[in-house]
Amino acid sequence: MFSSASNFVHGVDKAFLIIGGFSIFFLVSFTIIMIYFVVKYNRKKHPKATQVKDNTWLEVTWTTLPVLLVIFMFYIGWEGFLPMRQVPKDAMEVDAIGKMWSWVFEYPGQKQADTLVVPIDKAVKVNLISRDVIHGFFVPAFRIKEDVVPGQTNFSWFIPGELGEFDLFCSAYCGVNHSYMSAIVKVVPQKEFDKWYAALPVKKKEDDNLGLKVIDKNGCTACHSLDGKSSVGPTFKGLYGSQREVTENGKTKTLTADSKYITNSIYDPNKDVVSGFPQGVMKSYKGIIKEEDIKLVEEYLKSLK
Ligand code: HEC
Ligand SMILES: [Cu+2]
Repeated sequence: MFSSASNFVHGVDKAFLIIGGFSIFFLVSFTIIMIYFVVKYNRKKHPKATQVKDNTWLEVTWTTLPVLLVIFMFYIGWEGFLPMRQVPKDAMEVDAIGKMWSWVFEYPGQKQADTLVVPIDKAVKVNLISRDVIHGFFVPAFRIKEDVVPGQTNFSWFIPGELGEFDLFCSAYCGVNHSYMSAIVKVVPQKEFDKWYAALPVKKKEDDNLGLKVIDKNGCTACHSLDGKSSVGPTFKGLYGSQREVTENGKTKTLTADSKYITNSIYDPNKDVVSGFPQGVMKSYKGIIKEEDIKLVEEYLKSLK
């Protein structure tokens, strides 16, 4: 509890202990007083109720004391929170991009990684970006948790103080595979970080692919994987140019997955149904995806060898 995996551990734990301590103190003492009063003012001992008139001192005390206590607890929380919003100027910046259901970390120079590797004792500012829904950037060991909201850039920052690997979770329920949306924060010595960073490959071109954007925007990946795994529908990997066995009105035939085939599959998906997959699951995207966007999708599919 008193480790310092980050510079925020002390402030957050202090607030937690003080507020938790007060809560337990009052829970226990009020319960004891209550039980004591139940016994002491029992009806059997005092069969006749008496009216008690006001007591100024008592009333002033029970108003002032809680107010001071609450202000004190607010102050402790504020003191722990404020530094979290004040990033040192020399902090290294990393973009943490959350999307259903994974994290990607983008370092300066368009380099991407799926583990957040950081040098020890150096301030790191994490820009929080969401590609789809609200996610939560949560590193329990560092005592930081921040919403990742689409359409706005939020941030978090920390100075790691301990070498090792720490869990990073998504703290907002963001869909079916929310629980898989975790990553690792790896704190390493500066030298090791420099070596790791130098070896990190520059971001792949596909990430800026316009065809992939169309696919993302229309939610095709809910049913089609890009990596070869079979899902609700066939995978997109290796599709373009391959031979497809399809069924039309009970008759099986083989078609080449060319430009025409892709367009038909998107505009009229339930005509030639791919063998082994259900009919009627994919809806037609006629009037939803423009023809020039289908061309972009095709270009992207060609690159998915
Ligand atoms: C609700 C699930 C679902 C969604 C969403 C969906 N598809 Fe499909 N898709 C299927 C299924 C199931 C099949 C196989 C049966 C068939 O051919 O209709 C299929 C077939 C295909 C095929 C033919 C694949 C092959 O292996 O021959 C293409 C191309 C395709 N879809 C493209 C898309 C595109 C592009 C989108 C997004 C705009 C999309 N699909 C969205 C379920 C879906
Ligand atoms: Cu999430």
